[in-house]
Amino acid sequence: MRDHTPWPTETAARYRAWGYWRGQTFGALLTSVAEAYPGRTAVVGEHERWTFAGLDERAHRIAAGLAESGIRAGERVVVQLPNIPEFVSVVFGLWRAGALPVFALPAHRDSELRHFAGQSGAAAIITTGAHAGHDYAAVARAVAQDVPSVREVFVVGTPGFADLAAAKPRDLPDPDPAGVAFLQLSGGSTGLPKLIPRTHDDYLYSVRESARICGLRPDSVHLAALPVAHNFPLSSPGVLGALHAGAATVLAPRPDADTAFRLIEAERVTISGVVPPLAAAWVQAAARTTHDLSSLDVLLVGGAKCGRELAERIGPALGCRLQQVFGMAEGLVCYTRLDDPDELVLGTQGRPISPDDEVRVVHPDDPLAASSDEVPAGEVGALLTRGPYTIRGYYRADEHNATAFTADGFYRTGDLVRRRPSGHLEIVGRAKEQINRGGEKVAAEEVENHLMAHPEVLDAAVVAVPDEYLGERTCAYVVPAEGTTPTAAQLRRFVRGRGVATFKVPDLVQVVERFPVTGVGKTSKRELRVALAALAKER
Ligand code: OOB
Repeated sequence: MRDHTPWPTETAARYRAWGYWRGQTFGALLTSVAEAYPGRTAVVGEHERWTFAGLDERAHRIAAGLAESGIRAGERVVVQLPNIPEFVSVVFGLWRAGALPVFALPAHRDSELRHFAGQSGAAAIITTGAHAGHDYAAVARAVAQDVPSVREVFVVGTPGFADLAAAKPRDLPDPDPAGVAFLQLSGGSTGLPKLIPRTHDDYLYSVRESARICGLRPDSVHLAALPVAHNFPLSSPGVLGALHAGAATVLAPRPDADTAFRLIEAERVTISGVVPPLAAAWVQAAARTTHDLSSLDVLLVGGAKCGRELAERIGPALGCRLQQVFGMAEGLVCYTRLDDPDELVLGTQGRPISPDDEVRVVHPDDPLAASSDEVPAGEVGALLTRGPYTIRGYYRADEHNATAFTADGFYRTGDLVRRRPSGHLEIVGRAKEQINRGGEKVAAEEVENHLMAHPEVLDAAVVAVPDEYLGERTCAYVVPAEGTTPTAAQLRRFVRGRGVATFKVPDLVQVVERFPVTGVGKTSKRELRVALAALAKER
């Protein structure tokens, strides 16, 4: 089972020759930024404010502390932290120690954490104590008990973590920039989330270009409103793009308009990124806010489709420029450019970062279409991509990789798109079995498996139901076992009780006698969606 599918040697050589991969690690990046801007603010939390020199020193200490605790280069460490400054010092500490962060989201629960630790063979978990009503430390300790590779749990705010953070800095060998830097999580469409191996070289290229495309400068101030472990607030341009530019990141503990607007005013925030439902909430709140939002220059919106109507309201309501972003943890990120005409900014999800991001729009009805199977220009098709920062394979997932990538290394994104002559993409739908719940991705099969574990469930099928606010919500269709009558409330409680992120608990449950089937006898999710639409009309 391969950890990492490398780029073909010749392709890698080209990416280097063209200056995309520069042989720099994240640790080295922080060193150079801290040398250039030692006294500038790097990170602002609720109770503290660190300069680049301060962040640099903290990361050095944590790296040394990790090494002293026996964490070795190449080992994986699950990081589950909310938007607090320690997220940044811990991640850079791990990078300097040569260890690989595995980025769990604060929303993840026992079931997901167990999977990430087990799948990656993690040596440690770094988390927080009780936060927003959930005891992260308790869950991490329970996972550590059951996953044999996990030797340590470090909890921010406890003496164990304080020891780590107080270690005396020492020289550690810089890891290989072409090696895997961390494991990001896929939104997934089958079973449990796959792990995505990203290298220093490839990720730093996307960070550097994202910072440039989004106009970040040392005097920019970035607000991280979404959970920072996610690829969008982390690197598009996110915390890392801001850091690369020598700009400050303000960490919002919550993304609501009240919290965000307070921080925008107090810190003179110039740029932030949000998912469409949050953009809608900010637009609404802006009409009656007393906060001064005049510093805000750019708002990135992405993670899910930003409809034209919402796109048109953002600029006027918030007094800023809209930048649409369409990206994925697997790699490809597209942005509308700040100098694009309105028509493209409002009506597309942007064009790729790199001139060498290869995009193919192929026949949408064949899930295994080859990269040569392109639809005529301007028609809707399935998006395939490969390029200097798009992975060639998931971590330890050979079987899945065989269908998730084409033979010539294109990633099958599962997104249905239309390409404009300018290269801008319009996202028009999805061919993958995934529900995009306002930017939070739910793999239908993962939820179906949880439902099927219930003794009164014979079969389950999870589909998207259109939702005005979130874009989509989840609906679980369930066929009960003979002679049983499980209720929607029971089944939702059951899924929640299996320790999954709350956003995966089905919003709606419909108990039915049998599923409609396709010609070959498979459950027809298309018909289920039609039935759901009819039901919505009746109400
Ligand atoms: C971002 O990354 P993921 O890995 O959580 O999700 C990727 C998927 C895409 O394949 C697409 O289905 C959907 O999310 N998506 C969008 C979108 N941006 C992402 N669908 C429609 N319109 C958009 N603007 O979500 C992500 C990663 C980096 C930057 C931004 C988003």
